Amino acid sequence: MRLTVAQATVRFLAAQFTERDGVEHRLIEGCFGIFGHGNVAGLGQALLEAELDDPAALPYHQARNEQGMVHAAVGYARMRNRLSTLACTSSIGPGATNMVTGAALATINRLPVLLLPGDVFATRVADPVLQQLELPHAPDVTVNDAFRPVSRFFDRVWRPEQLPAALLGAMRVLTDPAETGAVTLAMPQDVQAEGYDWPAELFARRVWHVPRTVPEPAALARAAAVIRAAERPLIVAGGGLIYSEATDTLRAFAEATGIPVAETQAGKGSLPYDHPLALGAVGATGTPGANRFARSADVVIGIGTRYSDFTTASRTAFQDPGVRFVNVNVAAFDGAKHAGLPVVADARAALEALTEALAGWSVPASYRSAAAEANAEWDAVVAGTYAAGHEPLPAQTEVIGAVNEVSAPRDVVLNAAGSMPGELHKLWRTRDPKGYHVEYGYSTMGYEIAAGVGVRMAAPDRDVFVLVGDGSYLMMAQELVTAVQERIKIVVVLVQNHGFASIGSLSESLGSQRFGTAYRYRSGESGRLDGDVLPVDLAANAASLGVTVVRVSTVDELRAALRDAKAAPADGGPILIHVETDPLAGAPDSDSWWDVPVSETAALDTTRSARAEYERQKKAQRPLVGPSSTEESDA
Ligand SMILES: Cc1ncc(C[n+]2csc(CCOP(=O)(O)OP(=O)(O)O)c2C)c(N)n1
Ligand SMILES: [Mg+2]
Repeated sequence: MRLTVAQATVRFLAAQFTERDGVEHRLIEGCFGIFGHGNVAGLGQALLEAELDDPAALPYHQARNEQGMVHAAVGYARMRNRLSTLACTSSIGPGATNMVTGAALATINRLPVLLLPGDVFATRVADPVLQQLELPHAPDVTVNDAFRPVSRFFDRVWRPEQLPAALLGAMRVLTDPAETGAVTLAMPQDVQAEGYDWPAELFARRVWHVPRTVPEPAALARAAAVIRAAERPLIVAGGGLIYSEATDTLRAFAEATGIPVAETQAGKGSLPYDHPLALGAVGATGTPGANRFARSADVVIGIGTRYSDFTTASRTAFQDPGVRFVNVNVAAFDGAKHAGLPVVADARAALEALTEALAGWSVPASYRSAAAEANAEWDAVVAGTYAAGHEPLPAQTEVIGAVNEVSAPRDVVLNAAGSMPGELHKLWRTRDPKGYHVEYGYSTMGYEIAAGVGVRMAAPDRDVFVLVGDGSYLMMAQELVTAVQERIKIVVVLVQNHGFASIGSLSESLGSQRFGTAYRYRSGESGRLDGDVLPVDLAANAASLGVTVVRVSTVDELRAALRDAKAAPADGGPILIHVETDPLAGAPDSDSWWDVPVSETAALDTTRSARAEYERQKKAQRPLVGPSSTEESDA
């Protein structure tokens, strides 16, 4: 079959499916693209032909910024539990490198996304093409080599003959839960347009079976022995548990054994917030109750977690001298962390097997009830923060509370950076496993609105509430135009606090006096950035993009605006609610710590005292290298 490399790529992608639990899904549901000379005549032409032939084959979507389109694709993939995703095609040069941040985000969060950056001429006949890097010592290196460290699979299709192997390799990694992340196929612009005779079977319908890997019996037995010997076990539920759709199994396991559940950012929603064994968030942004359980836990059962420093409070969260880790993970790499006993398996398959292996065993009733007490205690604190009545400007916790109250249980709250991830982690009452979407692997300012578009595309039956700070909004709000164009309903709550509440308070706690974290005029008197608040009007900015905008100044007005937004038509496009909050009104403490090194020498008193506090906290940091299996530790 004679087609160009680009036409063959599009035709191939349209024929790929995943299957898990007997249900099939399209693997690549569509393709975002921004065209330039590096893809307009290749992939652009191929997408056009496909759209004219069959609009459902590989639907094309336009974006405003290449980074934004990757965020949308990542949001989509996360919402679909990694069984479906989107492709992104860019031109060469800046269009391509704009996707590098999105690639890193996808890889770090273990979410599949297919990137197709254009590349320089394979033949080099017209070198240097516009936007070519030209390294004098290495002509075969292009800007796209920047994708290598942030992709789980990278290939460059220098020759048409390479395409089938590149495509098959790419699909394998996208659909392997242990390896998935950004998958990049760099496409030289001349090769995209080159014709070739392809074997017809390249375009056959192909199903990629996503495994539910079962645990090795010996590993399962070792894990069960460690858990049976535990007195104070704790589950740390991570994102892998949700992607595996293992939340019902987790609930049954927890109820049978009485082991309480603490959640990472990606794992929040593993249990509903009001389950008596739900301790909620753990770690640096955790609840004091979960952190109390973590401090004394003798066995930590990590499920689908990569143990980021926020989860482990920079390795201060677990203080029992003999603490052991049992790590259920599809990736051996994560399973081995903290010298843990790895159970390399799908979360659901492993939990089912562990439930059976531990039948009849349970923690003492008093331990169960201590968890229920911690849950109830914390929920009373949450209720207080939702109704803080802060004046004259509301506290951000009240904004979170209003969104929580007005949203339906299956709706999605979305955020990524600033002071909101920490507050949401501890305060959001999650009612559905997919109701909480905080990107905290890469914590990328600018993810929020773009990913909101992707999440809504993936789940048109849920309302998506995008919480975004003014700093993140200023970094990347342009995908609002994509939402306008596609009539995608997202409800954006823009929290205006004139700068970085998050880094401001971090800076203050580290002795750096909030330096450079407020959006202020340069003052004529001091010559510093400590003048008046800037006259920016982000509500007007959003309105200028075609967004329906509502300005509110009280929490009651916010609630009313949220209700109206909730009632707005599904095809009415984006709505943005602008609210100003007090950046100094914080949230309750987590009784935890995060390692951010403070200057060892400083002229400032504030820095010197922060350093003293840093050294004190640092003493609680542990290497966590003790053996975790019963044989080794008893020997
Ligand atoms: C792309 C990017 N640049 C820098 C940072 C570091 N950073 C984390 S939070 C933050 C400020 C966020 O400001 P805003 O969105 O207004 O939220 P607020 O802190 O006010 O809640 C910065 C600069 C980041 N996470 N992402
Ligand atoms: Mg801000």
